[in-house]
Amino acid sequence: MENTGKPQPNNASTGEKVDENSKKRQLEQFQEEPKDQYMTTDQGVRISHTDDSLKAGFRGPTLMEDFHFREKMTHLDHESIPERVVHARGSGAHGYFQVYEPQTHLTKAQFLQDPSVKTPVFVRFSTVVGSRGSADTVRDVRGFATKFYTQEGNYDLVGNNMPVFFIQDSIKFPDLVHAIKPMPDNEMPQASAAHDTFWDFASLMPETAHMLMWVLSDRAVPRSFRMMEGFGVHTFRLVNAEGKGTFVKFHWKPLLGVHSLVWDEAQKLAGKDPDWLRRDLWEAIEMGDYVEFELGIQAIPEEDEHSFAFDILDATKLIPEELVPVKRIGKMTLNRNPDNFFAETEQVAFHPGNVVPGIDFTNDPLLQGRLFSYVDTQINRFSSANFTEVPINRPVVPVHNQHGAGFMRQTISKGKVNYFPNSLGGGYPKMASEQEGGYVHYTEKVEGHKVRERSKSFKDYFSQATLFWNSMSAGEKKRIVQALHFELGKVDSKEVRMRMVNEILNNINHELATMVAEGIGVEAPSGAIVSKVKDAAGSIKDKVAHSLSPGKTVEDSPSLSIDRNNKSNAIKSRKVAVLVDNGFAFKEVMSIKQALKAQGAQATIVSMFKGKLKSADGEELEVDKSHITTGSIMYDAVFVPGGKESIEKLKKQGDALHFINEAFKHGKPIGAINEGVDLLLASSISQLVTVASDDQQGKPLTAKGIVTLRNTGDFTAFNEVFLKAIAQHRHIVE
Ligand code: HDE
Repeated sequence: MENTGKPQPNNASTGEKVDENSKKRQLEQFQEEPKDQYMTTDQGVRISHTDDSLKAGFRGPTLMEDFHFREKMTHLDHESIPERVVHARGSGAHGYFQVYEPQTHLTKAQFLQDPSVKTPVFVRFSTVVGSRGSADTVRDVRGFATKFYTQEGNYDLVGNNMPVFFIQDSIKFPDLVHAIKPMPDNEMPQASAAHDTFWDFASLMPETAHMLMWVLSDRAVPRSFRMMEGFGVHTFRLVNAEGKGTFVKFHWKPLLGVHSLVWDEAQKLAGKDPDWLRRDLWEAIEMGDYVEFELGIQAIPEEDEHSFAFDILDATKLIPEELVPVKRIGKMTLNRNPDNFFAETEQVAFHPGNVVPGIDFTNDPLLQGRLFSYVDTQINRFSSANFTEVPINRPVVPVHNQHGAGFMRQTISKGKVNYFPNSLGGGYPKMASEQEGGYVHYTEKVEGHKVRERSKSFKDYFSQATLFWNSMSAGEKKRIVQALHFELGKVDSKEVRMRMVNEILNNINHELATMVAEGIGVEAPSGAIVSKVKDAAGSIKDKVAHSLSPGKTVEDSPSLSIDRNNKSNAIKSRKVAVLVDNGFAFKEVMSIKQALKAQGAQATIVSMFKGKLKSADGEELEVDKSHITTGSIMYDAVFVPGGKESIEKLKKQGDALHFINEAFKHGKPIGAINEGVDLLLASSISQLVTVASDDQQGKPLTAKGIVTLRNTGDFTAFNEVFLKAIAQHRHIVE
């Protein structure tokens, strides 16, 4: 489409093939930039003065006829729109998706066929509970919604960073949202589940058990939107050109691996930088560290629908990757920040019901309810069904229909005919056959009585919560218990705390319930809940009270654990703080800077004040951040170069010592060279620092993530060991 600089209606058939930049070109048609331009009213009249209202006399009353004042104020008065009822706080990015190989055997969806096609995408990551202005690093689920602008129309994969959900039937969603949002009387707490109403609800709803484990785990405090998995959650259906259906679970796998914050760090970041995740995403893209996720699928033949020990239509269950491996079928690259937050990130409207031919729904009752909710809530947000015409929401292919009216309709539909069938309009717009790309719903056979009942196959509430717990590393288990001590520790009602321990946690794992009880002032349950159940082979054995039906399952799933399975040792885009003051060793700073840069990581010079520092040899260095504006929580590792004068100064600075102590507490690697080691010895971690003796000259020493080097000017070996320690990310001393 030629960029005329003017808005183009989206009903003009372009005949253009969709490529990586199709959406960008479309958005450009709606952009304006004031460079070299006059300020005007909305009517295009040039404005001569915008600092004083029109008054009768210098000290007189303002006049109603001041159209510029009225217009300016009216716009401000109407600038806000309702925030999303959930997922209000989000951050968006543009990019493209490319499939690795044709998926013809599974689906006819065109964007999953040709590896040379780059389909434009817009992704919005979000927290769920907090309002638009809340903090990023709270314990919460993260939304991961992707809009694919395909050549067959928009496809939205509206997922989360956890593969299951709290509830099984969407009719419980309003209850869940009310319980987890701030309390209705005092609107506390903000963006947190740590309060009586949420845990009251959870303790009475055993189906929440599995999701609770995810929310209490490290997954709920991601280090970065770029370092978390995404999941479609529901079982969807792919349909190929022959009409054959295959069940599918969608996954996003981050190429940087999965990494999390620790809780103390997350809480402090919420104060020091509430925009932590938003900033991280924005800066990474600005610096050219494009964000990459592989799209994975678990394909389940229809014949296998009932072969599992759980119901695949139950959204509180996942299909363990050890049972059905995830096949990576393509890659998404996010490479462009939005131009305007409101126009793009705020106005984007996702809907799980936006599908293209070859992708279809299943009868998962949670999914079915979502199909109603999204457009309904969007009409509340936009006051009109015409939000689909907002630039970010428009498909990149032509749109023709007979909707035609309503608030803010943009397209000027020509002619007299706005009904179908018609002869006066030549029968247009016409229907498309399946071969012409017409969407045909999957012809699933459905019959049954109208019932308001949960399927018996949904009544297994605990087996996968237990699987999750069993699959965690020792450190992850410990952090889940600590999370429960925090969350339930904030619950005033002892009855709710007791119910959580006895009715939920003890059903998941007795040891877990006992450890939690200890920290929240309730009595530990006297024993595990045991019942007799049949295992997959049909033999009777003792099991924690799960209604396991015979079928495929696993006892251990390493893929659920971040520690055991999902980390990456890439240090690309990691941030390292370099602590210095006047008199620092210049070469040591330069050496680490280069080593980090070579692997795509960054060094930030941190000192007491901003401005220029002088090294021991008189070289100048610009400080990037002062202690007042930053903290160890904003870095992945710390480096202290030598320089006698610099270290003597740092030893007297509480901020510098706190930086070291706090970084260590959060398991971050700490490197120090020559006199730099003395700063570590002056901090609270001195006991753990191994100091080189004279015969160990030139050898870096490392223990618990602390890497030191003394008596040498050769830094290569040090850099290697320190960068390896950074690649391990955390060195938490349990
Ligand atoms: Fe949503 N959800 N949801 N949800 N959801 C919304 O739609 C809803 C669920 C998800 O960045 C709302 O436009 C119901 C699961 C994301 O704009 C609303 C149920 C999953 C986003 C809504 C669920 C999600 C939303 C609020 C239970 C993961 C943000 C604003 C049946 C698979 C999208 C809006 C964005 C947003 C309803 C459960 C993901 C109210 C009824 C499960 C990522 O319509």
